[in-house]
Parts: sequence; C-alpha cells; structure tokens
Amino acid sequence: MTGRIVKAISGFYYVRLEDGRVLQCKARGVFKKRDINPLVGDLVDIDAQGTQEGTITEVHPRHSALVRPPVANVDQALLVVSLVQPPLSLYQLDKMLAMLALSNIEVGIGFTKVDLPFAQQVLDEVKPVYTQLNYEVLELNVRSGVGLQSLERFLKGKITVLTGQSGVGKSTMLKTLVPESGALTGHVGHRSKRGRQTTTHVELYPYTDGYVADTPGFSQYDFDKLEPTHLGSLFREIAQYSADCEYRGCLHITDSGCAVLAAVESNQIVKSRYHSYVQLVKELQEAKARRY
Ligand SMILES: Nc1nc2c(ncn2[C@@H]2O[C@H](COP(=O)(O)OP(=O)(O)OP(=O)(O)O)[C@@H](O)[C@H]2O)c(=O)[nH]1
Ligand SMILES: [Mg+2]
Ligand SMILES: [Zn+2]
Repeated sequence: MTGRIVKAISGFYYVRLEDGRVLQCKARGVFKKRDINPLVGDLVDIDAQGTQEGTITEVHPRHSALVRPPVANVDQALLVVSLVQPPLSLYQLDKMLAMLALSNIEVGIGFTKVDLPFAQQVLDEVKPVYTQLNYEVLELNVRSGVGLQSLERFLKGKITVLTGQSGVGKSTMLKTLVPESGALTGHVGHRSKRGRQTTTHVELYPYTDGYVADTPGFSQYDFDKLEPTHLGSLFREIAQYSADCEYRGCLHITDSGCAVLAAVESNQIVKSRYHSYVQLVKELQEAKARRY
C-alpha cells in the first residue's frame, strides 16, 4: 500500500492512504542504518498490521525537501501577509519572497484582513507592485470567506505550506479550509511572539485533492550564509536588470553604470523593493562579517 506521511510525532509516522484512512506507522529498522529519514510529505509504501498500524517499507524519491520546517515534496508556499494588525512590513515581505526563491519554492502572496480599517488603502498601494512582478496575489478575509474561491483554486491538487509572520492569520485560514484541523489560533497582543498557541510542528491536512500545512516559519539559517552578491538573483526585477549591468559581482548599490541603479532612478524598479534589497545586502554583509 502507498500513502503520504501527514504527521510525524516522536518516532511515529501517520500515513494517509488513498482511501482516506490514516495508519500509525513505524519506520523499518534498517532505515536508520541507511540514513533514511522519512519526512512529512513523503510518499511511502507500507505494510499494514491490522487496520490501525503499519510499517514504512520504502520512501519514494522526493522532488524537494525543506529542512526547517522539515517537509518533503512541497509544491508551493502561500506567503500570508497581513495588511494591518500586525501592520504590513514590505521589508519582511520582500525578505520572505527572497528566502522562498532561495528554497526554489513557487510562491503566491495572500494578503489577509482586508476587512479591517485602512486595509484596502494599503492593498491598493502594494498589490500592483507584486502582480507586476508576476506573483499571484490573493486578497483574503478568512473570517467572512472573502477570496476563498481564489484560494481554493490556488491550493487545488498541490502540497502547499502556509508561511508568514506570527499573527497574520495562517491558522485561521487553515481552520476555515479544514475545520477539523483544530488549528490553534492566537489573539495577537503586541508581544505574543512566543505565545503558547504558536504552531510548533508540521502536519499536512488533506484539502480538495492536495494538502495544506501550517508552518512555524522558515529558518533563516541558509539565507544568512548567502553571498551578498547573489541576493540580486532572488529579486525578480533586480535579476532581470542585472543582466545588463556592466560589472560582474556588482552589488547594485553605488557604481555608476549600474543598470539596476538606472532602473531604480527611472522608476522601473519600485523604490520600496530596492530599499528592501539594500537593507538585506547590509544584513548579509553583517552576517558574513560575524562568521570571520
Ligand atoms: N479581521 C480579521 N482578523 C483575522 C483575519 N485572519 C485572522 N484574523 C485574526 O488574527 C489573529 C491571529 O490569527 P492566527 O490565525 O492565529 O495567526 P497565525 O498566522 O496563525 O499566527 P502564529 O500561529 O503566531 O504564527 C486572530 O485573532 C484571528 O482571528 C482576517 O482575515 N480578518
Ligand atoms: Mg498559527
Ligand atoms: Zn549593478
């Protein structure tokens, strides 16, 4: 029998079969010796023991694997971003888009809380920036169901991770999509960063013919090791213009004759995006300096 690992807790893997049954499984003893580490998202073969339990006998090849959060075969991420409460940070948004680009994951942006005061104004300002860059942009009020159809279309048939900062509405979204997920949603106070209701492990929930997972957020670990000169390739428009840049290894910050700077000056590159880029270059330079 073949199934998908939807959850992993203290040595047990929960494998969902095609008929919807979920079996609690152990991995074959030999996996450890061979350094095979089954992940949530893996397609696996199992031997069933009775109707509730089984043993994983084979892990199918993965097309992708994230380390933190540990999930295999993710097709795409929905970057959940709240327009207000917590307020939108373009810097955080651009940084997360760059991090997802580094992980090679397709990404859509889901702006939440469109129902709250001033959210529409913020949305009108930022939405064109990202649609222009060919990101799929969804507008959502998960509480009242606004935008749910486009969300369903986005999720259909894919394995999707919901990611984004604390308090933006990921768990609320999951609970709306999959009521039985029992996702914990927190009320955001100003400093509820490490609140007990924050999601801590990854679980895939079947939705339409795909899966959705709420994630505790992406690790910055690999990103911090990125060479500052590579950052431009993770910003779609900067990557495009840097092809015309005269300088190899140009950081696109000071040199005259830099095609990216010229595009910023003529407003072909949006200033807020460029600001995020510059700030990130500085962060990466500082991270690099700390390593030596
Ligand atoms: N007005 C409004 N409130 C929302 C919406 N979506 C979520 N909320 C509220 O925002 C708060 C935080 O939502 P959560 O779903 O817990 O946020 P989260 O992204 O899961 O946060 P973490 O688990 O900490 O990462 C809750 O009080 C939700 O009720 C929305 O579309 N509109
Ligand atoms: Mg949550
Ligand atoms: Zn340049």
